[in-house]
Parts: sequence; structure tokens; C-alpha cells
Amino acid sequence: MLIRRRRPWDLSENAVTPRETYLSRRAFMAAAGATAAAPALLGAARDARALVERPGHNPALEPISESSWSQLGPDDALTPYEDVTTYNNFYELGTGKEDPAEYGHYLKTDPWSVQVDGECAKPGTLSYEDFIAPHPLEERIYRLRCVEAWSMVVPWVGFPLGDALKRFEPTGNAKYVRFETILDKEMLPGQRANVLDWPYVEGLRMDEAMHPLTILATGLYGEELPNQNGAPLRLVVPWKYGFKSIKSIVRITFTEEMPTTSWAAYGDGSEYGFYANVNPTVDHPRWSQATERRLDGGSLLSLFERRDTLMFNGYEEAVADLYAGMDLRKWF
Ligand SMILES: Nc1nc2c(c(=O)[nH]1)N[C@H]1C(S)=C(S)[C@@H](COP(=O)(O)O)O[C@H]1N2
Ligand SMILES: [Mo]
Repeated sequence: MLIRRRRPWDLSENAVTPRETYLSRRAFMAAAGATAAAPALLGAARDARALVERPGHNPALEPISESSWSQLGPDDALTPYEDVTTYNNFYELGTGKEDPAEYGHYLKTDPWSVQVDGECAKPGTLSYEDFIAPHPLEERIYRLRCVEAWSMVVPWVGFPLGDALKRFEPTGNAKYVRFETILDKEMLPGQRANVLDWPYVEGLRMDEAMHPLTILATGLYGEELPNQNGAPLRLVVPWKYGFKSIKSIVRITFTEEMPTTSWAAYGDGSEYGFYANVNPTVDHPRWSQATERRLDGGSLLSLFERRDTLMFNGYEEAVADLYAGMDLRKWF
């Protein structure tokens, strides 16, 4: 008998995340001994990479220099490739954590172009290849803290966003940068459901965009970005909640006014702010942000352990100056 599987874009907004599915899969893997203990030290990143399956390995991406911006603590272990690429938030490909990996093949990333416009002297539309060509790729191992209170450690491949932005010569009126994900119901069928106002829009203040920690990622674990992680080009802003790190970017606009972003516009606007800096002292209206659950390839038990969330996700020394004198409760 054929059972029609409901596709994620058929589901309503309050569809339940199949977390049980995820946990039982992890339990099975742990029982089968498949999840080798993650290396305790992040210096072991390269060894960890050698252990993971490398489908679609692209030697053209190597060698990649490791960046001194990859500052990690002794308790930060790389999240296994499997988790980084199957536990995702990409609502345009379904609201379940495993949906983006399952439906990512709908997204076609070649050809791809990026339009840059707004307050700049040299606007233009570039192919993906021309957009990234001038930039040496480097590895950045960053913590990623989702506003839902789970976190990962991901070895991204990319380059500083600021280096790309400078090429378009932003004018003195450019106070913010606005980013847009591709709008295409065939490639991102989740856009048929009104979960958010599509396309997904994010934004940064100009100084945040130019900060050396902010990168555009083209890959992870030394591979090209899997579609579910935002291929071919996505933002990574490690001191902010994960929703700021917009995926599959097709448009970058310099603006004078603070852009309206998808999650900040959600509901009555009280849940997700424009700044979205990771802050353990400012709770989400419906849950605490003081602690988080780290996906680090550890035992099933470790999935229930909480660790303290760090101010600015542990990047306080590098970014606190950007917010000097600002009330971070008001500008959440
Ligand atoms: N276009 C788009 N970008 C997005 C999202 C999304 O739903 N759509 N989800 C965000 C959220 S909530 C998080 S936590 C991160 C997750 O990135 P990852 O799946 O690569 O871990 O992507 C962010 N970027
Ligand atoms: Mo998130």
C-alpha cells in the first residue's frame, strides 16, 4: 500500500518538530558505537575532519588556511559533520530539523548570481564565481548559537564579508546592510507556507558587517556548502543568534535606514530583535537564554546536559565595543 508522505510545506506553522525522531536516531547511533567520542580539543579539527565521510569532496577548496579568528574554549568540540548537515533550520525547506537535508536537492545553486545595490558607488550583479573570485578562502571554526537554545561548533570555509562589501564602494549614507535569500517556490517550496514573510531578509549595522569576525561562508568541513546549510553563499555572524546568519543569499543592499528583517517583523515584534546578540541575561519571552544544549557528538546523555551561554557567544572581547553605551535589553 502506498502511503502519501506529507511534505513539510503542506504542514501548518505550528507543526511539531520531529525531535523524537532525532533523539531516537542519535540513541541508535550511540548504541551502534557510530558516534566516536568527539575530540576534546579544537586543535584536533583536522583529525576530526579525516574521520567524517566527505561526500562531494572538492579538492579545489584546499588548501585552506586556518584563521586566527577561530578562538575556541577547551570545552568546545567540533560538532560532527552528520549533525551539522542534518539538524538544520532553513524554513524555506521545511520547519522540521531534518527537512532541509531531505529537500535540499530542490535548490539549484548553479548558475547563481548576487545583486549588490543601494547606497554604493559600484552596484552590480555578479555571478557567484565572480563574486567570490578575489577572496582567498579560509577556515573559521565558530560556535553557532541558535535562539532556540541549542548550539554547535562548525568549521566554516569563507572570507570576511567586509572585504567583499568594500569592492562595491559603499557611500557615506550606507548605515546598514540588508541581505535577501532567493525567492523561488520551486527551489524553496517552504515559501508556499506563510511561516514568515518571504523572501527571508536579514540585516547588520555597517560596523557589524565590516567586523573581521563576520564572514560569508562558501563551505564547511573543507567541502562546498551543502544546500541545507545555505549554499552557495551564506552569512555567518558568530556573536549573534543563528537566525541572523542568512542562507542562500542573492541580494545585498546598502541602506540608510535599519532594514525590516524577517524574524524581527514576526508576530508583534517582541520575540526576535534586529540586533539578536547572544546574551544570557536577556531571555526570550517564552524561554531562558541562560543555558544551551550543545550538539557535539557526545553520548545521548550529553544531549540533556546544559552549558552556560556566554555573553556575545564568547566573542565579547572582540565585539563588545560595538555596543558601548547601548541598552542591550532595549536593543535585543
Ligand atoms: N534563508 C534562511 N536562512 C536561515 C534560516 C532560514 O530559515 N532561512 N534559519 C536561520 C537559523 S534560525 C539558524 S539557527 C541558522 C542555522 O544554520 P545551519 O542550519 O547551517 O546550522 O540558519 C539561519 N539562516
Ligand atoms: Mo536559529
